[in-house]
Amino acid sequence: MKKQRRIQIILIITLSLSGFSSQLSAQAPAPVGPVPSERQVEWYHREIMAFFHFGMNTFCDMVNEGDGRAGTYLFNPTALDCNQWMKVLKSGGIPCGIIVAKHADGFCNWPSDYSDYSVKNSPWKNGKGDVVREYLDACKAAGIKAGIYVGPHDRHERLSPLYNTKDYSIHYASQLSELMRNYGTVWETWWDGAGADELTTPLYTRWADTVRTLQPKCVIFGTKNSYRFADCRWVGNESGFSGDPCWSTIDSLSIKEESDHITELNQGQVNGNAYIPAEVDVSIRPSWFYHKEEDGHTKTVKELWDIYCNSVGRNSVLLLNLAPDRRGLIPSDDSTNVAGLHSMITNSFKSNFAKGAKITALHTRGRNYNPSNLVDGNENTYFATKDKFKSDTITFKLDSRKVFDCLMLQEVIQLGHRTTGWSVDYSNNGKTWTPISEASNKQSIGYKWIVRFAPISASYVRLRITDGKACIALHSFGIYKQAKL
Ligand code: OTN
Repeated sequence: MKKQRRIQIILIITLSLSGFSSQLSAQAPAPVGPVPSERQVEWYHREIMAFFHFGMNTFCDMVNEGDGRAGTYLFNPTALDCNQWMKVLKSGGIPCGIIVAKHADGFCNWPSDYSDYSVKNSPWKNGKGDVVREYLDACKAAGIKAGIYVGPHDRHERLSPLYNTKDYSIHYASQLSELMRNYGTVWETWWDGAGADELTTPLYTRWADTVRTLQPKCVIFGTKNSYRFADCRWVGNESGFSGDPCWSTIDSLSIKEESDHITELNQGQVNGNAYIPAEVDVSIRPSWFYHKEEDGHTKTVKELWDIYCNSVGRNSVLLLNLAPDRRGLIPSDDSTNVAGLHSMITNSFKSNFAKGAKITALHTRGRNYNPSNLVDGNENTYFATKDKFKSDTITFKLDSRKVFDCLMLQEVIQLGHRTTGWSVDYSNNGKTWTPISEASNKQSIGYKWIVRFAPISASYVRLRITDGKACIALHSFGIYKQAKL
């Protein structure tokens, strides 16, 4: 044996005896199934986004789906202040907001070169105003990520007999380009499926190209014929809840008739071939646009908390609609409740009672993947099992008896959906265990999963991962006491 080779062999033996081999076998788990893009990871971290429905419908009595015939003379906000909108987002801890630049009635909140049906022919600021500009400038000043909704369906343009789908494709692409080119970074755009049935995939192919070229960071909310370009999907309702389970994956190309796929949209598909997670759009008021008649019907903090837990707490992003009034301001009831929701979230999740617990697992991958990573609040660490273990039991011996009524888990989404079955039990002696029924036989985890239940007093908690597609990779586990409503 040559001397060099002998040295090599001695080195390998020494390193394995010193534990180096356990580090080698402790390489990060390989991803499984479809995984999120960088855009989707950024989108998940927003957790809550705001929607701003403001436009011609705001100035028409109880109209939410204008027919495109309302006169431009009607649009005249008396005190529009997008900086006030930003204050509402800040007090709500909301990092991103999407403004409706053009709803299906076709009225443009910006002075488009491609339409006369816009602010430029309204009395507001003598036709010199631009709501989209004011909004994007306010977002920039406040450090809020701006998104732009530009409805693909346009009833005003359709009033023209000369309008056919081919011309409309060019028209919409031109307006989309104006918005994507002239206003700074756009973080999300929305292709509403309402009324858009006849818009075909070739149209979206062209429009997606415009978005991807001009705004590479822009998330596309897609529906119906635009799913193949979508970064996120509709959740199948406008009431604010995701399914249980709710997978980020879905068979995108199988989505044809929307009404036949509401359950798939709501729950996703565990073995879906595309990563298109759910975005939950819901309005803080009964309608999408402001109507005086609905004052007093703003959703309460309790209702918003339920919505949060059933959307963000079910592996989805919440898109909460706010409706500026005819002044151009968010009404005070609405801003108060947005701030109330934020307090509810921060106060409920400020103390993780599993922190400080003695934590054990049966199949830890190695020292970089210890179960203590589950409670360290560090985004860059996680618990993982060895490759061959798709299930494990992680036991938390709490530092004292605790009362809790809520739990939260997070998976490492960059590694794909791994866990497909899990349950949580509690104990007061570490020997006899009682299942938490609301947290039994659960399936998906994903970015975040929250479960609420009646208060439990316990000194041990046990997380059982019972099934998976690959070894476990979990960011966090916590038990909490919900704040008072
Ligand atoms: O009457 N509607 O058009 C309607 C009523 C209730 C719930 C949804 C809709 S339309 C639906 O809107 C979604 C966004 O909220 C998506 O864009 C869907 O594709 C669209 O069909």
